[in-house]
Amino acid sequence: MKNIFLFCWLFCLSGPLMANAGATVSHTPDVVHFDYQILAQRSHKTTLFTQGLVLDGNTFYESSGLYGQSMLVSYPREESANKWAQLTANFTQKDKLPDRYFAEGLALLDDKLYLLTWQEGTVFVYDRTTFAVLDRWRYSGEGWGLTHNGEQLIRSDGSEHLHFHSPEDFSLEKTLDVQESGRPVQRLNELEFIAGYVWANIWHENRLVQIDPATGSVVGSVDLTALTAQVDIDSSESVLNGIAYDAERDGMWVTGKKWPSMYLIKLIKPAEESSE
Ligand SMILES: [Ca+2]
Repeated sequence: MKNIFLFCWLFCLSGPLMANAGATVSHTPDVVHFDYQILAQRSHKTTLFTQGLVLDGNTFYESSGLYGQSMLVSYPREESANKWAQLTANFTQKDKLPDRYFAEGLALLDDKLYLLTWQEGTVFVYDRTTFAVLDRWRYSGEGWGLTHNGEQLIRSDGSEHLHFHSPEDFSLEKTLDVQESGRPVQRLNELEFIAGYVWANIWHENRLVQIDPATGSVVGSVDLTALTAQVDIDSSESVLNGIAYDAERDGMWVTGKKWPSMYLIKLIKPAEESSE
């Protein structure tokens, strides 16, 4: 809900779209190809096969996948002002899922954590503080990424579809087809709702896409190939995945599966570069 009020992001990221809003003809707006600046880097536990990433205040919430290893954890962003929490620090909270569940996307809404599972058709609802399981509901299809727009939970399933669910019982309310310049964008994975747009990882790609949740159109993207290239990884499955908006620092944290680092990046519109 807070994200709606992130004026800077709204201004910075939607400027070109607002310019198009007054157009009298309906057409696919051009995709804005953002550049980025790395504002900070901190450690990330390589035991985490990142599926969902959320930041609220000074607390990261992260879900980690794989059968027999799936877990939900929380940990501080900083241990003191401007000092990143150490890699060796214990998790603040940890809940290991039963072995038959493969944890996927994660969203925090109204003090509840919603955790998807990959092919088990179950969404778990946790108390954000105690990690007590408050509810568990069934849904059809696969669970990949999860975020929310303040009113609905938004789920990806590895296809080009985004599914909008009620937070009351996870009933399906709407499905949206995501396309970029008229072509479906498949393998949508981790999600983050920022200033009115859904940002998404694409499985096995090094770019993030910005999706207009009203139309399904990709209106922006950022290529993180250079950032990914500097990460020391040892598996082809250690792909870029995980987006968490940092309201305090006005940037987005990104990481990947079993990555040793997470990065705070700020997006820059191409036209802004000359004035930076
Ligand atoms: Ca996220």
